[in-house]
This record gives sequence, structure tokens and C-alpha cells, in this order.
Amino acid sequence: GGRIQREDVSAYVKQVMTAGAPAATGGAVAAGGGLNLLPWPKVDFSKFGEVDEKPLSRIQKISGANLARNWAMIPHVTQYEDADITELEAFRKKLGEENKDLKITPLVFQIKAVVAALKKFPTFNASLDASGEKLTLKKYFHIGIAVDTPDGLVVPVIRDADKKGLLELAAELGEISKKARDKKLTANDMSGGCFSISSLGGIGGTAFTPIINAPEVAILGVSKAQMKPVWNGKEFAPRLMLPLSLSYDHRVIDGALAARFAVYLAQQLGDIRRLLL
Ligand code: CAO
Repeated sequence: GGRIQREDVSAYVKQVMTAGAPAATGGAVAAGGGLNLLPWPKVDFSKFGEVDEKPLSRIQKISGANLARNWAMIPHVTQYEDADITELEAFRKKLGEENKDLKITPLVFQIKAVVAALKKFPTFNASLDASGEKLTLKKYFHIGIAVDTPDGLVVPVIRDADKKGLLELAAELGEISKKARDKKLTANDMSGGCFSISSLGGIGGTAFTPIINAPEVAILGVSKAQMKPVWNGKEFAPRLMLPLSLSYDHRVIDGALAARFAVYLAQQLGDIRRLLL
């Protein structure tokens, strides 16, 4: 009579356990682990209207494959925080006027603040091995910077950022972004990073979810600083607030640690005298 009997359930379970869950169950994860995704939809778009086709660039294909692996394999969580950079900005402007040959953007201060936070929270300066069982803690501070180029995203690395001053970092940032846009980066320029920063602050937006650059365990996304009314205990005061989005690998970093890292980072940016400590 179309009833589902005990034997049917057993047979079904057996089938799932040996062959992976069929798509009709909606289960994306096969019983034995691994992804058991539906095939990519094949659509003849020209049936619906006029279209054009454009192959992805070489960089897009390489970074796309990396991003897809990292997104699928790393359990990402993003922690948000705002840093009050009102004073930092005044100092940056002054520094810019004194060094007109250099472009000193907020990013160099972020690199310095990230190095301070990595020193305080070494778990963020680490990599998980392929088995997911061993962490390698690094004692050097090489910071990857996401650079947008007409051909796609590349991440050159500033080495030993802890040993460099703001002006030196500003000069190097200028050099690597130019090298990236001129397609002159070598594999060596893009290797050895400990932690990456992806700054969309020059463009806009309030927050985003950056994808971790494996085998790193965290990445900082930076959005555009904006004047906001901030309560100072007595009144609302206009303060320049910088939105930070910290994505981390939850296998390695717990939420409380990530919140502490983000708060510490915001404190460093809020009072850069702390970077001297
Ligand atoms: N808030 C407000 N203004 C900011 C800012 C912020 N967080 N960050 C930068 N700015 C300002 C700069 O001061 C500069 O202002 P001026 O022109 O008045 O001097 C302007 O925005 C443009 O900055 P920039 O983008 O040229 O320089 P940068 O040092 O901030 O960044 C680089 C350099 C190479 C990181 C950037 O050009 C870039 O490519 N960003 C994109 C990265 C990216 O695509 N990430 C996404 C990865 S996921 O797909």
C-alpha cells in the first residue's frame, strides 16, 4: 500500500552510508564526509535575452580556486569592531604634509597595529597543518596586502613589518601596489605571509566578510572611515570611526579571543602612542 517499512529504512540508510546522500535529501555533506554538491546549473542564458561571454583572467582562475577551497574548508566567523581614528587621522595628515613625496594612507597604521596585535595574540600568527592537528606559530611578522588590479586580486607580502617604520612601510606599500598593477610581482613577493589585510577603505562600504588566505588563520577587512556621533559620557561628539571586519578560522581561534584581538586592534588605532609600548 506504499507504506515505508523497517526494511525500506534499513536499505535506504545502507545506501546513504555506502554511496553518499542523494541530492533529493537536500544533504550537502555525504555520510562519509566530504562535499557531495549538486552539479553546477547549466543554463542557456541566450534563451532569456542577449548575452556576451568573457573568460576569467589567469589571476582570477588561480585566486578563484584558492578562495573556493578556503571558503569551503575553513569555518569562517567575522568579528566586527570600530576604531576611533580621529587623532590618528590628524597625525596622518601632518605626516603627509611633512612628507609630500610619500602617500601615507591609513593602511600603514593598520599594518603597525596588526603587528602589535599579532605579538599580543600569537595564535593569530599561526598556520594549521593539513591534518588540522598541529599549529605552527611564527616568530616573524610578514603581512599580506590585498591589491586590486585590472586582472584580479593579488596579495603581495610586506616582510618583517615589525622592523619597519611608518614611512618605510608607506614607501614599500606604494612600490608593491605599483608592481602589482604593472603585473611585475613574482611568486616570492606573494609568499610567506602570516596575516592579510584587505582594505576597501578607499572605495567605501561599512563592513564585509573577507575570506581567509590559507594557510593563514585570520584576515582583517577594513572599510571606509566615517564621521559618527559617539557618546562620550556627557554628549555625542563627532568622531572618525574606522570599521574593522576580522574573519578568523574557528578551528584555531575562539570567539572570545577574536573579540579581544579586535578590541586590542581598535585600541592601538585609537591611541597610536600605544604602538610604542
Ligand atoms: N577610510 C577612509 N579613507 C581611506 C581608507 C579608509 N579606511 N583607506 C584609504 N583611504 C583613502 C586614502 O587615504 C586615499 O585618500 P587620498 O586619495 O585622499 O589620499 C584614498 O582612500 C585611496 O587610497 P588607496 O586605495 O589608493 O590606498 P590604500 O593604501 O588605502 O590601499 C591598496 C592600497 C593597494 C590596498 C588599495 O589600492 C587596493 O587595491 N585596495 C583593494 C583591495 C581589495 O580589493 N580587497 C578586496 C579583497 S576581496 O576581493
